[in-house]
Amino acid sequence: EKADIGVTGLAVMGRNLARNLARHGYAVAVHNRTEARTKALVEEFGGEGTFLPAATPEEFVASLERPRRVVVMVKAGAPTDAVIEEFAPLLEPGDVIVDGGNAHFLDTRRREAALRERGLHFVGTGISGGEEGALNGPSIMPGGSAESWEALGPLFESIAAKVDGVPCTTHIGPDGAGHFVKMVHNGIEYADMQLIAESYDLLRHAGGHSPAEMAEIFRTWNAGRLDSYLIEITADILAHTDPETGRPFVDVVLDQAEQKGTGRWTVQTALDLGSPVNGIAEAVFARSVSGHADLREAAHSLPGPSRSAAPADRAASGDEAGRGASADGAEPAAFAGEAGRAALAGEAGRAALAGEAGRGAFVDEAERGAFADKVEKALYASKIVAYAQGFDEIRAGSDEYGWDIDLGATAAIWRGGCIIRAEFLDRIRAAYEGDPATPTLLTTPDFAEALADAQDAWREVVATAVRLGIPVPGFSAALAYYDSLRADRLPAALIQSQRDYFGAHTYRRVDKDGTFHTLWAEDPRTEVTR
Ligand code: NBP
Repeated sequence: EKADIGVTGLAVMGRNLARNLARHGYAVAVHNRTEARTKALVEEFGGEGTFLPAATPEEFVASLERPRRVVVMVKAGAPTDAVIEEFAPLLEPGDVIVDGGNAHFLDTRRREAALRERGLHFVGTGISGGEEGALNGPSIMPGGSAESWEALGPLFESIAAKVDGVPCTTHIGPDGAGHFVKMVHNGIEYADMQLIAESYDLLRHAGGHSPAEMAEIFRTWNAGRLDSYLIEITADILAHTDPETGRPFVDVVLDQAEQKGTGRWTVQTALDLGSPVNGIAEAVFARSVSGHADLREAAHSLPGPSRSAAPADRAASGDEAGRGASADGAEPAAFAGEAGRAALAGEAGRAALAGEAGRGAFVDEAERGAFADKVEKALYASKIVAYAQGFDEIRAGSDEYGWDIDLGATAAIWRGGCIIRAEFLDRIRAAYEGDPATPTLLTTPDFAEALADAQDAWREVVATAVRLGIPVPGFSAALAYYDSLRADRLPAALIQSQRDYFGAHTYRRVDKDGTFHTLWAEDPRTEVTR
């Protein structure tokens, strides 16, 4: 018996993808550099379907039905090149190599071009949803030729996540398109997580909610338009108590976020493409800031928003065991000393201080529900911006590399099988269906209406955060982007003037065509055409 497809690289992702294929009735050749993994897979999961274990690349290739379909699931970077070099000489024209790892799309373009020369199809494929997705249905984002999609489409459709019966996979576009889209997906994921984290910070330290109360708030949000996997797990996490200490779980986790690199790539690529993804960039930088223990330690004693000395600050409240253990909402958010509070109360309007009630929150007891609703609006509006920016970057990449990516179809395949899965993506699909050429999602009817409805609350939440010294880089970057796009005039006019002044970089005028330079040093009354 021959195998329908083969998987080489049987760590968590490869093993689960092979099992997913086998469970869907495909005969799967399996191989791994270290043979023990191959044996372990067959021993543990052999009963799930047909596996053809191979000890060597030659044996593996010989067991495959033609045209051969080889899925490579090894560590991205040099290992992927090594494995391709090992297998390519054993394959024949028309065979297909799939790279399901998290490769950089420029590497994928390079590999695709080299293998095309040798008559092989190379399909850089984004596979999302982690190990759970690989096993039970990921979102699959293949690049590569139309011909390779013909060879792979039916398999991918059968193993992908399904939403309303529709598989979460589509042919994204040629060469690196699949890995590009997966990269931006991850960048959006960074932004989504950051925005949720800021919402949490505001609810806790401005709203004075306990983790348990916040779990309920996130559950409520998850029943509405924010319904998504990330909101759902956030509620679960906030409801979780550390078994060892009895404290809210979120309080025992070190507050230094790590990253593997796809968020960073999204921003680096956006810079190269001139695509303004400031919301995503802030999310990447926020993780970076959190991880800089040295900077944070050095700056720890800087005063918060108070004109008086402010010995107690947020970090202190989090570190104090007794306080952290209280799950009843009584945790004081101690940003500033008494004098500072009074000053804040004087100017803070709605963000009045609870003082008397002893809750220590900065929002009045009676206003807490309303404040949470405003945070929901700020979160939703910021989320629209982050996704709009991500889709703009995909469009920019598609234009730059000639991929002709269908943005609505891309949104549709993220509805299931990936970390950002949400009903929200169906709204994006619908928005692009309604106006495929829209320059931005912000102006499509559904989102424009939501932004109009949310913007006052959004501004108020950002203002409250700024007054209280709660960092909200995601919320404020998104709002600044929104205000920049809708502005009549931007101060870029002054920047252009400065550039012309010091570097003769020229400017264009609002009242006539052409490129001009003012003779600043000699005679500023003289403008010359350049
Ligand atoms: P890893 O990224 O940890 O890679 C381990 C696999 O690579 C093993 O099978 C290992 O073989 C093989 N390998 C290495 Br390392 N160097 C090799 C070489 N020179 N020649 C042959 N094989 C080599 O595995 P993973 O976490 O399953 O991820 C696989 C891919 O999927 C990665 O690109 C990852 O970025 C991507 N991805 C991962 C996730 C996730 O949640 N983990 C999600 C989405 C995508 P050995 O057993 O002989 O050491």
